[in-house]
Amino acid sequence: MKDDGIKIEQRLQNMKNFYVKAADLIDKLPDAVPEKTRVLLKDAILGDNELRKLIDGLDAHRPPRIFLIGRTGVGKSSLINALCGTYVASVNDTHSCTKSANVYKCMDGDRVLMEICDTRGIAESQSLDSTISAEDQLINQINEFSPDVAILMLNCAHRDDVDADVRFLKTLARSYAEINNIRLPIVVVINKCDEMNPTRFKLAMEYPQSKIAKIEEVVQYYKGIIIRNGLKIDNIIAVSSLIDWCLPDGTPIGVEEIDKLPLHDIKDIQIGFDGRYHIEELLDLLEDAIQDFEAQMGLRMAARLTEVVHRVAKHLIKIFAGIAGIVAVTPIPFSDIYVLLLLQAVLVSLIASLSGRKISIETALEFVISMGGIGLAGSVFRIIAQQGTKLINLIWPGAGSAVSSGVAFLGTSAIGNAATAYFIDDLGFEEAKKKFEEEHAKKKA
Ligand SMILES: Nc1nc2c(ncn2[C@@H]2O[C@H](COP(=O)(O)OP(=O)(O)OP(=O)(O)O)[C@@H](O)[C@H]2O)c(=O)[nH]1
Ligand SMILES: [Mg+2]
Repeated sequence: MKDDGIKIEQRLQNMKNFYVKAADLIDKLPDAVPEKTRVLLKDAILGDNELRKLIDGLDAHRPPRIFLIGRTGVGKSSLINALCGTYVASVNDTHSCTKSANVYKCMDGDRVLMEICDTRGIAESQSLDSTISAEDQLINQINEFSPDVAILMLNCAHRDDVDADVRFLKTLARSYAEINNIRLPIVVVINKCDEMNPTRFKLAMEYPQSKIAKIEEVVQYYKGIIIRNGLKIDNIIAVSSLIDWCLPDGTPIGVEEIDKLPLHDIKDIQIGFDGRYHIEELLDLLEDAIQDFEAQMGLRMAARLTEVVHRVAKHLIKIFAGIAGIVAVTPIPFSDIYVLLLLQAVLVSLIASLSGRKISIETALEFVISMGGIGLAGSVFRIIAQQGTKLINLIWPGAGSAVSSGVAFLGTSAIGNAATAYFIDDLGFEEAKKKFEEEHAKKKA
């Protein structure tokens, strides 16, 4: 599931239509599925609160507004890319541009990911006219922008200006609170911690203990300055925003060159080297600091869409596996195997739709059956109806002629996870099948 702009939009659209699709799929199931099972299925999916919350969140989100403050070159633009995991084009919002603050929208295709107000430290700011100080100008700016969260960015390796920046932010935060009657959430980000000694370790998982200890020392040192100055913050974290970019063919490309590309080419830029450190943790802190639910969801959509999709898929699997377990112990006039396979097909079809794909229930059924190593051509439905009991032993070896509740539960979650691997993680069919078989072997053991 590559995070390109068009697919994201499509995926979001599909996910928003999720309930319509789910209800429709269930209504259109062959008559062999008893009414009782349909009702069970519908109630379980449509009435599930957690699922509802996840799906509603997809609908109710807006780009979070982030007030970024930090000196030139500290890595503000890099941090935005690191958070989004893509090279985000920035589109200037010319109305609000001043010399001391620059408001722009981070775009992914046509989608606004975040709105950023990018300001320098007070020492670097200059007033445009003499009647208003640079400081007052920034205070006006932040009030007008009304951020969900402010990030103060400091450099891990250069400690010189920290005092001044902290004092400046304190002034800003105080007047923000006075005017708006709410506290400004602040997260302090100490960037470029990959540059701490030994500098040659750039991969997060290879950081030696000595490097981590040095980074922690800086965090403590900066914390001291913040406390001494009486600045109230939500959290502080050391990160690295280091990413080297490349063209689709693997040729490295610098940010200056990327910025010269037309917007639709920027979309194709890929990560060449990923030296990010603690960015996931920072996202957690930002989510905690942002109070507005829609902005919180917006941050998730911008940075963690794949994670959100996984969460929905996982939850679906849980619901379906539970129902499969119930179906298996409910005597059904037709073949319970047939019903189970259909249940799994609905699950597969819904998971596919989360990835932005539309697949029919027949195709989903073929996916389920081929997980068991059976290639079926023609009318899958008919064949299953005729061969149900024989098929079952191929899909879940040793199930016998009846499927126990446990087998139905485990088999359904294994199918769901295989579908997640195939449709959402874009692993090949063989890989997905291997996962399915491994999970089965593990659970049987
Ligand atoms: N090693 C390393 N380099 C970084 C990191 N973050 C940013 N850089 C580099 O630092 C330089 C400045 O980064 P920018 O993101 O442009 O900094 P900025 O704060 O947006 O700068 P202005 O827009 O001028 O205010 C670039 O060469 C980045 O590649 C990091 O975490 N580690
Ligand atoms: Mg910048």
